[in-house]
Amino acid sequence: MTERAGRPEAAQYLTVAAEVAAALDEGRPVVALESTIITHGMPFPRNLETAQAVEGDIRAAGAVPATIAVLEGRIRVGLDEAALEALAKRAGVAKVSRADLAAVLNSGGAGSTTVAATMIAADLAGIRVFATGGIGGVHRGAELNFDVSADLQELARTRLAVVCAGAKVILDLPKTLEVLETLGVPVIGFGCDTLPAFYSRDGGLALTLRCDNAAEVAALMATQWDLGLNSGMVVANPIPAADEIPAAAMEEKIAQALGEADAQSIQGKDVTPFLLQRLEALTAGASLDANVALVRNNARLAAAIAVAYAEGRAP
Ligand code: PSU
Ligand code: MN
Repeated sequence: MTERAGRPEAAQYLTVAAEVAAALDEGRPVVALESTIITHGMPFPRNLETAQAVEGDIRAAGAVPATIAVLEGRIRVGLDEAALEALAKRAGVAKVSRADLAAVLNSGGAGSTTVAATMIAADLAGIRVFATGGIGGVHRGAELNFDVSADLQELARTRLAVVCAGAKVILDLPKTLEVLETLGVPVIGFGCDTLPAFYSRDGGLALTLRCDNAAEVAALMATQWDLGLNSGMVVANPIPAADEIPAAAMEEKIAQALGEADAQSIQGKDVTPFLLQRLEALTAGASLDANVALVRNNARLAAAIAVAYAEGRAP
């Protein structure tokens, strides 16, 4: 019996790719991937190359990748090559979070899923491990503008281990960590004792939970959910040392990008994509290279965790 059986009325909106469905039915490891990073996080063709490389990394580590997006009014869990390419090239795709999911399905249109919406879809499909770059979080200035990503609420309510390089450093990381603590979301340093700061390995914020291998993470997932603590967890995986950009170098560019966003009154869903694009330009592409490296690093770890979790659940 798969976990997909848990919500039969959702099945009419879900198309699970045959390879993904077979793996889930047989209890084999699957890793969910988001699509906002493809449509809003990276420019073409790097977005497509990265999405393909990430899927390859997951396969090489013994798991099945399931990139998630909304296409023609269906939540697609697992995209074939043609669908992935079409999505990466398509302009004007809606960025879909929890609040938008039902509307985009009913519209019959297309949407790329954020961390929050990807978690919802993965949960409906019965996938328990998810790899991304960085989760959304509390934006700088949130004490005035209340800009807090819906990703944090989702982590509080949906059972997935989300492997990321911390929260994007454009955010207010101390406040993001405080909110995760308030929401009761475990934040696990993978081989580290501080929250990774996306482009750099160490943001200087202490974490209380640490795992040093995939089996330890899988064991925590099992215990957390056996207890009925039905929240997600953050597996914070530092960018490889060879790919990191020193935090001080980045901070100056972030300040500039934030100033531009403010001057141009960029708001709501547009804030994160705007900042990522400006950082790419201001660092002459270095931030994009680092982003690609950390996403692939997270995909490899997520696959190892999915393998360990599937082993732990095998009869
Ligand atoms: N991390 C990246 N690139 C991205 C995102 C995260 O490296 O494009 C996306 C994710 O989909 C995340 C979203 O869920 O940004 C958060 O957007 P917001 O702050 O509007 O909730
Ligand atoms: Mn926001």
